[in-house]
Amino acid sequence: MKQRNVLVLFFFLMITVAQSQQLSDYDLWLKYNLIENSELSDSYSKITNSISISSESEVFKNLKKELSLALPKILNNKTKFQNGFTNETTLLIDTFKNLPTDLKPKIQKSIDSVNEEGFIIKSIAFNNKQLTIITAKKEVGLLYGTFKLLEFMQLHKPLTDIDVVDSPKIQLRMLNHWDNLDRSVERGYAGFSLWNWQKLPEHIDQRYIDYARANASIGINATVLTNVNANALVLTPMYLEKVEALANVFRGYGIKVYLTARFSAPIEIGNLETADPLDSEVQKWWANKASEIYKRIPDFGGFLVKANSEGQPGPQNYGRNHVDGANMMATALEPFGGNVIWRAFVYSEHDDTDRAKQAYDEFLPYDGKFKDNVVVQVKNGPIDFQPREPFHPMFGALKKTPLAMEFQITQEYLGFSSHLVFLPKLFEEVLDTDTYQKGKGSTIAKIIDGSLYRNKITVMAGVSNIGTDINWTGHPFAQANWYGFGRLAWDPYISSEQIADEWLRLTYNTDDAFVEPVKRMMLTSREAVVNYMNPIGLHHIFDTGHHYGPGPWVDNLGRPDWNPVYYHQTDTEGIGFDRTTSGSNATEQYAPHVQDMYNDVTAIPEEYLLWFHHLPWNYKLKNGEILWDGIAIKYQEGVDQVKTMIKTWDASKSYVSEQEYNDVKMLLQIQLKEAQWWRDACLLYFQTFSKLPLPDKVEKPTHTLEYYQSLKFPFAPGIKPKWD
Ligand code: GCV
Repeated sequence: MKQRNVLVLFFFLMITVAQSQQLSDYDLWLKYNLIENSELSDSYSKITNSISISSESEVFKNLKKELSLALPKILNNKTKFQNGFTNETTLLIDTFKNLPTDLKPKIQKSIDSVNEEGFIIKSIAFNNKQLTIITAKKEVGLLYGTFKLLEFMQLHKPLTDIDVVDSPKIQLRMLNHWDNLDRSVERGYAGFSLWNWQKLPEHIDQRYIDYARANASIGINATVLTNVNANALVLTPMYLEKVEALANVFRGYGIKVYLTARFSAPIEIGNLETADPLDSEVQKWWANKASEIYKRIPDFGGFLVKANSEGQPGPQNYGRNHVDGANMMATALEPFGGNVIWRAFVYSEHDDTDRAKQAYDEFLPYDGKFKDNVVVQVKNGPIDFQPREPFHPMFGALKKTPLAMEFQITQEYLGFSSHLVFLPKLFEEVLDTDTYQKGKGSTIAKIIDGSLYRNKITVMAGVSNIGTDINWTGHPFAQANWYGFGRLAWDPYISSEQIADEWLRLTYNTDDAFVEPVKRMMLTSREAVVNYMNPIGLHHIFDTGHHYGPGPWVDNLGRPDWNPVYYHQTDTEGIGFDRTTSGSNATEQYAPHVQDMYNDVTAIPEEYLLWFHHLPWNYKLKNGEILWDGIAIKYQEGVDQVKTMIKTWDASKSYVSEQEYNDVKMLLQIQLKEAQWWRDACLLYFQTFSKLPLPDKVEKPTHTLEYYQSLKFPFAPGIKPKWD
């Protein structure tokens, strides 16, 4: 072969290898790697040798498709499917009501203990042989059970005596896409929106199916397709037809579709002169709109609404309030079983109260006044998805209104998709927090899952980090944040450590020598980002608009509470926002025990110190360091933690493919560079006030403050759209 031909062949070979590795990124945690241990593989093969499936419904078709895809890959052999139960059956998948009559008593107790979406996987002796069954009250439970069985195989868990009885603890496990109709994604760092509105409804991209598979595999059962900064056009027939096509795909995976509803839609697309919620024409318009949507999508979930927040229209434009607005929409959806999810992310330009207090002040008087099909969705903290915030004081304080948790999976304030930050650690910290609102043990998890106040609707929402990037999430490790969100929405009590462990084994490699150190790296990554961005309770010191990189000096924006200087309140005396009784008194919004803890500078956990206290530069921290030194050392610690992450990843090289290794390695280098940038820019700026030298342990900045202040990023991704 001529040398040129050899070169061309080599080139194509390289491209194919790279592509197949990228495609493996596309497979997320559903890689279904071959099991090389023949004993294990044989034992799984015995169980899955002959699978009985009796129905041809969409859900059954999908679970059968998944098994047909997964089993040959995991076990390297063909699976036989049978229609209905026979003597040959080794794995029986069916709803409880359709199980053979003499099998039912063996499962009755377990089935009584699961809810409508729960499932059972059990190995039982039946007709003189061992049979494995997946059963549930509803078909969707069978889908979840099937994914669980496949997960067990991928985790190499024994199945011989399997006995799993599991139900989701939260009813609506929901992704919020901040996707615009032009396919840009607000705060999206993983490409464009998945929804190709131009080609819908005719063209069903394989991505929609794989998105649904991935979500179903972790129990996500609801998706809000559009941005909360909403465009009314999505409610017009042209778009509803497209939404219907997506809903038709998702239904067979147990996923309901929701839309964001722009409050002024009756004016913008309905030709009305007002959107006043007490106007009968407006009410009629929404009732008709609901009926039109349900004709197309009988299982439509409902509306997510951002009203009177950051310029979005709402009932207050007409002198009405949140209850008027939410209940009007809830009345329209009620006949069809739909819900209104009304966001509590509000702060007003006419109110100069501490922004951290405003949502609570605005919503508390309405507790108990919303209709039964309204849920109020609250961000985890009182400001805005910072690397660390104390919990939102609305949790536990509203006792008669179901509250939904809103987490942000996309990393708006956490280094976009360039930084490896394992968010389940943050989610876990929030869920485990005790609000003390109904005595000790009133954790946020118990508020969200409804066990504390017995609310009828329970919701956990996550602002999606998904886009058209081949690996879906930009950073390969950001897949773990999607995965982890789903796992916690199913069960808010599982540990972040368990999630990291599972995800690593499913995604990369099941070898403990790989999993243990990389898991530790993931678990430290959240504290690292806090340290190099916002240590000791600092917050919202991000650069303007895009929130990429540091901007603690910014003081020129239209509203005081958009400026970082508002949040750190630095002066020559000290630093921090006084939210105690001597300051904005935001602490009064918490239960007495928490108030006392946050007000007392010696009792407050130091990670929240500067969130609640303004302290002198020479204030002594618990470890004896003065505050200035403590802040500087934390910034350095964050940088050092990233250096350790790089070392850990380097040591894992032999356990992952070259492409996987290089990809993460390059991203970690960006993270290190940006961690150093954060440290240097913030310390140089704060030093102009503290006038103190950097402690010896802290590396010296490589640029001047003026240099950092001069950096501009007009094309940083995820910025709010212009038309908004
Ligand atoms: C969708 C923050 C973000 C906005 C986002 C808003 C919200 O302000 O920066 O992009 O808007 O939160 O949650 O509504």
